[in-house]
Amino acid sequence: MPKPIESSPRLYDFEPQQKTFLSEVLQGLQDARKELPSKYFYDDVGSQLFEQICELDEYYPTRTELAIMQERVGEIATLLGPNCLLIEYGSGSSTKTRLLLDALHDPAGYVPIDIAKEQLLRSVAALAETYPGLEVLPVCADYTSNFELPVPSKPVLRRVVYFPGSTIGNFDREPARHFLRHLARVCQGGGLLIGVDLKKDFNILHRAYNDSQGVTAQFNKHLLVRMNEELGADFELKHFGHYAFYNPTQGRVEMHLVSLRNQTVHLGEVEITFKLGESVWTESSYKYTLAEFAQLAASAGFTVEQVWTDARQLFSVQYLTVR
Ligand code: AVI
Repeated sequence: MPKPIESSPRLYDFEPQQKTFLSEVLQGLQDARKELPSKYFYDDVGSQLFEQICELDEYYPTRTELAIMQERVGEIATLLGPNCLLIEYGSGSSTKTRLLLDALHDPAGYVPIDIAKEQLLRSVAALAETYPGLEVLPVCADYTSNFELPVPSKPVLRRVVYFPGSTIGNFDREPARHFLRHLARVCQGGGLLIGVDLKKDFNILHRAYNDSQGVTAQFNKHLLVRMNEELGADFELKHFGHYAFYNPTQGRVEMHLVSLRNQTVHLGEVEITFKLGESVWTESSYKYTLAEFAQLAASAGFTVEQVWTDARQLFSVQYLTVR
């Protein structure tokens, strides 16, 4: 386990290496079906773009989840009980977490985990001001990798993993099961509070991923910007188009970058050719029915204790416990 960096608050830094970024994108772009891992959206700028998406009128998940949390946070805090250690995967700006922290009964600590270090440090510094008595143990890591969790100084009655935003939707089915199984081990004896986006009218989904201001398109193309800036690639942004659609057979929104002409791009020594109309798959966002998610959760060892939804059944917040 790395030593915390001397800053206030302490940071447990498992920062992903540039080498990993290069090798993963090279592998993805040389596949017969080109793809890029969506986790690479979230550097500092990408995380800020995502925050902008969350504020768009068309992007219903964030405000719907927030409204559910606002309405139910008392109930949720009672379920989680006193002295719980709250561990948040992909904490971002920790906005929804503040609601929880305000309501929790004497939490043992808060462990925010995020891949974007600058944003993590900013949000943790702000949290430290609002909650001076709370032990915050930030971890900078790719949360799909293996890393040790820090242990707070206060006794912990139960560990509760918080995984909001329907980020579970960004995992394909088998990796989702695998990751949930991992979370079940992390919160053994405790629970998982998770945001899960629900199946709905395709048009609502289409608008959410094709916003009128083009922020989602910019977010999508940010992967190209990162490869240019960090890996010395020469992608021309104007020659790639944002393309997102709901695939009803697979129950997911797919996001792609489509090559707008035949072109060759250089990434280090490697030449990558794109045909006109060829796509790079950048993200999937699976949507579930409550029954489908309950089945997935059960196959990972969880029992669904409680489900809260909004009146239109757009989104759900669920509390799962480990059997
Ligand atoms: C983070 N994740 C749940 C978002 C989603 O809706 O799948 C990422 C996103 N991609 C485009 N817009 C938002």
